[in-house]
Amino acid sequence: MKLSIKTISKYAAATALFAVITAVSIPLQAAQWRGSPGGGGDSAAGEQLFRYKCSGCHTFGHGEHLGPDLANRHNKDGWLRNFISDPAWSTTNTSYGKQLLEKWGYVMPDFDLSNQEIENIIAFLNAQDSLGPLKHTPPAELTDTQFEATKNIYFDRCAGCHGLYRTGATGPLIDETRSEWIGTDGLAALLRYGTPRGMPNFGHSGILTETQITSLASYLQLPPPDAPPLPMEDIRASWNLIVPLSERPTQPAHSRDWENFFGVVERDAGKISIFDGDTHELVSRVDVGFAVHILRSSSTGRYFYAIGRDGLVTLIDLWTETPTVVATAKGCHDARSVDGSKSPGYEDKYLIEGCYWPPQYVTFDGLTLEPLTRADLPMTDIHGETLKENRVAAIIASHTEPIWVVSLKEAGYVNIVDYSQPNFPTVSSIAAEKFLHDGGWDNTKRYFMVAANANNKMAIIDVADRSLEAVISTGNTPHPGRGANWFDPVYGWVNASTHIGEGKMTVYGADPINHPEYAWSVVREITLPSAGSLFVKTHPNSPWVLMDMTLSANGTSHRQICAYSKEGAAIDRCFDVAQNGRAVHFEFNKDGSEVWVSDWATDGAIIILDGQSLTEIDKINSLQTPTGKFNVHNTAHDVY
Ligand code: DHE
Repeated sequence: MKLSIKTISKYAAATALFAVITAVSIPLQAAQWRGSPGGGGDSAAGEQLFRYKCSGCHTFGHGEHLGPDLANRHNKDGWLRNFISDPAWSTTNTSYGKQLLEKWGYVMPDFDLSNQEIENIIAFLNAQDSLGPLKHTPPAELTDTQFEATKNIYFDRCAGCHGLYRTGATGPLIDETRSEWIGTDGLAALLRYGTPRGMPNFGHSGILTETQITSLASYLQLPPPDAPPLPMEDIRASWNLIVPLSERPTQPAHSRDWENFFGVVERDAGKISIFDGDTHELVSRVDVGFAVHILRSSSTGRYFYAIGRDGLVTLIDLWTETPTVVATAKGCHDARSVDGSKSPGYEDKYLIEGCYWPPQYVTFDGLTLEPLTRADLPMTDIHGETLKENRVAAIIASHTEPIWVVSLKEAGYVNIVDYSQPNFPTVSSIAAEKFLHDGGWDNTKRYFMVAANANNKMAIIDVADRSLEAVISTGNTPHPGRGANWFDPVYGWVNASTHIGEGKMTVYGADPINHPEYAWSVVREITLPSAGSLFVKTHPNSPWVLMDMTLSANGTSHRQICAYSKEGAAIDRCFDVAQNGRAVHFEFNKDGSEVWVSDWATDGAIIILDGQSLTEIDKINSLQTPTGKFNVHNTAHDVY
């Protein structure tokens, strides 16, 4: 069966739903139980509830998953009853709760169950003790139509993190064997409620219906279908030159400071809104690819390149009277990254698009998007294993050499593609770490620092020497965006990543010349109020390093950002920014006097903070799902 890919993909990050509800008998230090304990539970109702809500993390008799196997719980009633009733309190205030937190890393979500519901669950667990392992619900049979529809949902919602062939990357492996082990109910519960470490609650948030969840839980237990190639003739056929070079202005046709423009991704609208960074006025709103992911600036900054998850590249000219789409082309069915040529002599000349699917990269003329070459990726990883899927993750252009630095996610190689040579060959393959994802330059732009997020590491590539410089263990699922470079009062130049899987910013030395003793070692670990961070950002003129906690599941931190003082080397404050949705991603203006943050919601906004005081100075409302923001100057020059 073939996949007709109309790929989008929401953030479906990371792994595990955590939960910690087995127990030994530990006396409760303060009564948190909402009602009178004991008796009266309906075991059948408890089983239903267990399958619906708990089975995403817990098995009964099949082993540990994202929380303990409840067949092996030590305490049958008392502690557990209180724990389910108020997991946060029990975790903080009981010694066994603390032990569980230590083991599993998270506090179990509070499902806000009634006393009767808790009694029902306990009655079910006790009854099941004599029956043995709980049998899985068989998967529903899918008709061909249901299979096709579900395949597209998988692409749209799951493939970005778990992979087309479900071998895992940002999210865990969920092939058919693993999925069968999790079981129909467990899969449905995960899809419904998500995980506090980043997987979205697709059901609870209304993105997927119960029918779709049931179909997905079945689909995942079947082998993944194959996906189609995208040959060069189709790529060429997709090319649409809307405004030829001869019809474009030779100098800016407006008086605005286009180098201080901001391109704002309106993800679900498939649009880019371009704002004047001086006046905050909307200058233009243009159509781009489906579930548009990011923007990059050409070397001179004149052009924005947008990349949609459907693989469509859109070239936007900022010199026309209002920014205009001048060309489009599609080199992939599914893509996340694009960059231009930035080496002296090659300014704005070429463009590379890296694919999530098919495993290839495609080059284009930078001014017209005429497709030039297509190259297959090697399908072997750094350990010599054969791959079914090898996705291009972060791509970064060198500012000094005619090369692109291309991260291959599943393979774990960082490839150097030379655009000064005919056919844009890969001239070097540097074995780094598997599951490469996002990253950026160090302060000198010699070292490319890329997260191997499913391996909890940052890989440091010495691009000048074409070698792996170092690997740093940072924490659970690092996700730096392009990272942040600043001068630490003790350690000199440093760089940092926050994490999806734990509330921590890890700072590592990045100054091998002046501070070789700290280079590529963790020098500071800064605790954040929550896990779920996606981006860390600074600007040379800013006293702050800012971080979000977008995927936080603690009920409050997803709206907040935290400001770390470079001088004080500590968190100065964490505060609410988003009102309607989640605070995500930062971008400073050209001189660093303002920082823009997204309120990621259907009725979303950009909140503009003063770069020094961090007080709100403006707000741009009525944006549909604003996510990334890209200032022309900072993006063209890789300022972060
Ligand atoms: Fe991204 C960067 C992949 C989900 C917003 N994201 C990147 C990069 C990759 C990537 C490989 C680095 C590109 C580069 O530098 O060349 N992103 C993925 C995924 O695979 C993932 C996890 C799941 C998916 O299905 O797409 C994913 N990303 C998201 C989101 O959900 C975000 C928050 C909003 C959205 O687009 O839906 C999101 N990603 C971003 C942003 C950047 C990014 C804003 C660039 C950061 C920067 O400052 O440069």
